[in-house]
Amino acid sequence: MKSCTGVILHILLLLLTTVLLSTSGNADDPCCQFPCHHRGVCLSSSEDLYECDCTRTGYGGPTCKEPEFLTRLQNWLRPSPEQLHRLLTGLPWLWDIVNRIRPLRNFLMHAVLMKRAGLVEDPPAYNSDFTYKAWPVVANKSYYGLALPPVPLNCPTPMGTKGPKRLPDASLLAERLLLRKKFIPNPRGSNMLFAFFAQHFTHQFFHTDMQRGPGFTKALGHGVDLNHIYGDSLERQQELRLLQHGKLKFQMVDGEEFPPSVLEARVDMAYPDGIPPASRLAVGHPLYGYIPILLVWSTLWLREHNRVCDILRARHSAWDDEQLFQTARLVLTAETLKIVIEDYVQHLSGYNFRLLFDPTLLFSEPFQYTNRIYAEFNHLYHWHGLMPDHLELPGGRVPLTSFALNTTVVYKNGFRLILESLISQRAGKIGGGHTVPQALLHIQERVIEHGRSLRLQPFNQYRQWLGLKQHQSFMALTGDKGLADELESFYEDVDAVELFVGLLVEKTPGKSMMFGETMIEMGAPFSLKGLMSNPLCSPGYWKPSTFGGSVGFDIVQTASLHSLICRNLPGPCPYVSFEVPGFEEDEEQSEVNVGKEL
Ligand code: ACD
Repeated sequence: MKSCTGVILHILLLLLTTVLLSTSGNADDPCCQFPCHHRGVCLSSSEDLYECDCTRTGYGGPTCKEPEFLTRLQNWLRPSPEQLHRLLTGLPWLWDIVNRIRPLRNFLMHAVLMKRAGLVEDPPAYNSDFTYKAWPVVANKSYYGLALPPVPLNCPTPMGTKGPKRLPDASLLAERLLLRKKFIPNPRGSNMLFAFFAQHFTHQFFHTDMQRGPGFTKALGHGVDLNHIYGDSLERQQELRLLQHGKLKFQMVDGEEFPPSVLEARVDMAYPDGIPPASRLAVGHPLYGYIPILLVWSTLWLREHNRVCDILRARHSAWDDEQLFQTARLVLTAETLKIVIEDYVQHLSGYNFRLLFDPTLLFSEPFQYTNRIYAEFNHLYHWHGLMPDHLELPGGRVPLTSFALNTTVVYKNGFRLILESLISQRAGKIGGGHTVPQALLHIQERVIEHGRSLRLQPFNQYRQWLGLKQHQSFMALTGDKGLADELESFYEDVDAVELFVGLLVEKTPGKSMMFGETMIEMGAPFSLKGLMSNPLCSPGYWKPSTFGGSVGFDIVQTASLHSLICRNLPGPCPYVSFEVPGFEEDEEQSEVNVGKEL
């Protein structure tokens, strides 16, 4: 009898513990299911209670699913992203006309900017430590922003409620889904000048503070401030400056200007072992020594800075070194914005509509001139598929595995010849799966792991955040049976696919796109908001006096990839483009051939 009571007591105790545990902190968070639609905010209050805040989403109801009248109308009238993309990348004859009518071009560019920039919240809503609104998210700029709150901690699976209980090994994913089997030429005809421009330019605002973790940045300017040219501290900047006529220090080699060595500008530069100090060039970003080809871009911008100083000094003979330096920096910053929109984004968009950099288009709008770089933007911008297996340089072919070349490569074989080789070598494709060279695969693995430590929401949740339809199957996501099967074997459910993996394996729309729809729809808002919210684009700054009067404003307004290179290269101007020479004709020719074969 005594032992029977003991057993009953024991069972009761067990039951009580189970109930207590299930109602304690270990219970599933109802927000794990991502129940709130259309950017509604999920707020959980207990294990089965949550509310969706639908304020200003245009939707209502318990899960923000019911469109308000105006939203319904807009949804009915608005073309889908696919339709818009087809329109913008097709009908060249129509765009030829539109591009020539400036008021029409202004109107369309204004629409593009408003649609894209409006998607990015500033200040951001979350960061890697705060999954709810909190003052440090607003005030502490050493965090990247986060667009969607991280997956709650108490969820049945790492991706919420879907997919496996343990995510697949990142190195296995990278090997099976991302690893390049065969080099795929970039379908837009992008060249290596484009690839290195991307890398050189973006490292000014993607500078993760690895000691603190993937949610933190060292680039506190959160945008285009040219710290990769001028250094990210006053001490570094002072060392790089000549302190005469506003110029940056330089050295002359065979009559051409190059960055100084670290013997002349004593700044920390990370270089592979064995490179003597005299061959270590000193530039704004300390890591560019590891990829000396980036110094081609550093050299061009250095020449441009010193050239602009000469022009400003000729006009303003009374200006001291400081004013010349500061004004030239603003001129180069604005030139960068223009080149990035009109040459770089233009190229990657594949649009026949000609994008326009004109800050005045936003002057009648309540536009904010501040920006925050988001962890998701940093995440998506790992475009290692651009890298070929080897680089063709005038001195010979260099395999990607021995990329940390001696700096002398920048000028040893003639700067012009190096530029010409970069322009004529085709880069690789970024998206569509199996595009990453073996030598860089470990970086992609790390990105997947960072996504996990940031607990980024699944790919399909980001599609919903962007107003895109969620992919209903692995096949719909990849458009390729082999990839779809592999993906399914890893994730079980299409709603569990991780953001970075989804971005890199998504099918590419049309034959001339280098990545999928989500990369475009997610990259464009972060980019256009980041560029147009630069303080130089604000009504107070966007005027000739900011840039040293009409002479400087003129340099800004006529800036282009072509002018940047041709004004800073002695001798005749070569073919300059982000596209390999003859690309369009080659494409037309291959279409004719395919037509014949069919
Ligand atoms: C549009 C314009 C076309 C957008 C096309 C593709 C965008 C895809 C990725 C964007 C990546 C980079 C853009 C470049 C610069 C980033 C600048 C950030 C500044 C903080 O349809 O809207």
